[in-house]
Amino acid sequence: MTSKRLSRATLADANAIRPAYDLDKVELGVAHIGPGAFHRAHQAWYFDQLLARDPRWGISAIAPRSRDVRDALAPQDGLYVLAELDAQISYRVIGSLRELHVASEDLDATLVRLTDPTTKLVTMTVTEKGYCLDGKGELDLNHATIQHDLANPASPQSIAGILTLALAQRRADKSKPFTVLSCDNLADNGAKLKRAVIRFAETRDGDLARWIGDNVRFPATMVDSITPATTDALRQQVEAATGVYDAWPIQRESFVQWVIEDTLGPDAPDLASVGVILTKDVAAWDRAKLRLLNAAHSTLAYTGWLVGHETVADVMTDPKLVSFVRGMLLDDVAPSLTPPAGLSLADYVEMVLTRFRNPAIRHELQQIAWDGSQKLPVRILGTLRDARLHGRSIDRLAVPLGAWMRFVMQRAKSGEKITDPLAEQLQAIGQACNGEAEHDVPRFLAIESMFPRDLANDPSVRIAIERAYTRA
Ligand code: CS2
Repeated sequence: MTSKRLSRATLADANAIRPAYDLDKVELGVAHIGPGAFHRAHQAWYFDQLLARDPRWGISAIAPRSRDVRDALAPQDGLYVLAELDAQISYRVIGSLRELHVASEDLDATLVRLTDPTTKLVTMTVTEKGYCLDGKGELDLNHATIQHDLANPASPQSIAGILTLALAQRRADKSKPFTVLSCDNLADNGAKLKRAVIRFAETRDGDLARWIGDNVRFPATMVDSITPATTDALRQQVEAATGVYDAWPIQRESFVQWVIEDTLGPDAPDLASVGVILTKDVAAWDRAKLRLLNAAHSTLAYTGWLVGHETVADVMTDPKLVSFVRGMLLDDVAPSLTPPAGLSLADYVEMVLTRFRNPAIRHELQQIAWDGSQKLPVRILGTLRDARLHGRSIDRLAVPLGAWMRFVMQRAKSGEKITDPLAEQLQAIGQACNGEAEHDVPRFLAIESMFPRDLANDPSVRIAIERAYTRA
C-alpha cells in the first residue's frame, strides 16, 4: 500500500463521489445481518442515497460470525469504495455503514442494537443456506445450528434464533417490533423467513410465536445486481483511481434493482424516493429474476466450467452456449412465469444476456457454481415442476442439473474442494460415481434436502437428467 488508507480523516482526499450528507448527523435506523459484498453493493448503496434526504437510516452492520468485514472496515470508519463497472466506470465512497458488530463475539452489543426502538428495520443477506430450511422450505429443526440454538436460546447463532431473542425482548419492553426484510435469492423470502422465525419461537413460547405472527412484518423482496467477489486487482484499480487505499472495496455492474412488497408499514424509510419499486406483486418479480437471471447464471456456470471457461463474459463469447440458454429461457422458462405489469419477458431475457456480456467485470463461474445444492432448487426445480404439470418439455431444464452433477463428480474425483453446505455428502457421492448416467444420477437424486421426492421419483425427470449428464 502506498496511498493513505480511506477513513474519515482522508475522505476529502478520495478522488471519488463522496457521501452527500454529514456523517456525524446519521442515526441508526437499520440493522443489517450479513454485510457481505452483495449488501455493500446493493442495500447499503440505496441507504447511502437515502441518507442525503433523511439522516435516520444509517446502518448497523452485524456479521453473524466472521470478523473479516469488521476488521477491514473499522479502521476505515465503516467507509469503503463501491466501483460501478460498465461502459462508464464510477467510484463512490459509501458512508451508510455507521456501526460494525460480530454477533458471535459480542452478542450483547448486537442485541442492544436490535432491541433499540430506533432500529425500525432489520435487513439481511445471509445467502440461501443461512436460513436453515429443509427441502420443503420450512425451518429444519434438525439442522446443527438450529439444534444449537434450541439448546442455547440465550446465545443463538441462527437467524431464526437471533430474531426470536430480539423480538422477545422488544415484546417484553413493550416497544414496537422492527420490520424484517430478507434480501436473499429465495422465492417468497419474506413468508419463508416469517414461518421459520415463528416455528423457532413456538419451541420456546407459544404466546411469543403468536405475537410475532400478529405484529411483525416480513415483506418479500427481490434484489438484483451482479456483484463479483473482490479481488486484489480491484483493490489496485480502486487505489489507482481514487488515490486512497481501501482494504475491501466492492464492485458491481451499474444495473441495480430492489423490489419490495408494499407492506413496509408507517415507520418505514421512503425507499421509493431512491428508486426502490414498492409493489403488491413481488412474486412476479422474484420468479422472473430467479428463474431467468439466476437460472441462466447457474446453467452457464456449470456448462461453461465443464468446457473450460472461467468467467461469465467468457461464456458469452460461446455462441452454442448462448443460444442454448436463450432458447431455454424463452421457450422453457418464460411460459412458467406471469410477467410483472409492464415488463416484457423477452426484453428481460435480452437485458440479462447483455448484462452478462459486461466486459468491465470478471465474474468467475466458480463463484456462481458454489452452493449448487441450495441454488438449483430455487432456480430450476420450480420451473421443472411447472413444466411437468403442464406437459412441457423438460429436456433443456435438465441440462443445468446434469451439468451440476458432472461438475460435482469431476471436483470430487480430482480432490478439489467443493464449496457447499452439503460438501461432505457431495464429495462422497462424487467419488462413488463411475461416469455412467444410470449409475450416478440416482445417487444425486437421493439427496432429499435438495430434490423433492415427487420430482426425484418421477422417471421422466430422472431420464431427462441422465441424458443431460451423458452429454455434459
Ligand atoms: C449469482 C447471483 O452467484 C450467484 O449465484 O447468480 O449472485 C447473481 O449475480 C445475483 O443474484 C444478481 O442479482
